[in-house]
Amino acid sequence: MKNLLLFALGCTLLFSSCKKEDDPFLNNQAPICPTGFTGPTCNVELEPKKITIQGVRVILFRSHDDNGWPWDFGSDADIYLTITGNGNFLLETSVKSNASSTANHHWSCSIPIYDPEEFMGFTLFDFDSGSNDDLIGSLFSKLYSEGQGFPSVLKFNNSSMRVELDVTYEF
Ligand SMILES: [Ca+2]
Ligand SMILES: [Ca+2]
Repeated sequence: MKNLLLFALGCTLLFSSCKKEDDPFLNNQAPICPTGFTGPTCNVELEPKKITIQGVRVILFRSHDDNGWPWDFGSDADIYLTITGNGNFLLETSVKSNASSTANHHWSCSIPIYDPEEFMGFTLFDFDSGSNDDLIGSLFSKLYSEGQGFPSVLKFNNSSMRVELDVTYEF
């Protein structure tokens, strides 16, 4: 009988301790939210304190200028990208020679952005050794807007080009 009572008590303790772990609201414990979220139901987005651009990819750009001419005669464009934040120059990439307009061109970088709503500019050029570089296109966008969550790849595009950024967030 004594053994049976101990067994029953053991089961009760086991059961209640399991229940405690299952219920995040017991004892007023705050729930453990995914990174970047807070609140009693984890539905409140935190604003990132820092966004770092770790890489840039141009995955498509227009192959001809406004007059229908290719960027270079006899070869593909020699592309490089400049990045600005709130109009301030941040980075100029290396040149990728004879780059296909439909291939994936990637540059690694490490650009810390401390204002998540900073207005970023991406401008793509064709490098020309004998004359002024050709402007292929520009696009402008904020990196972060409340409600978009925290995707690790940001995608931007307009009629001139399509750009992807690899980013990380700190809170
Ligand atoms: Ca050219
Ligand atoms: Ca070329």
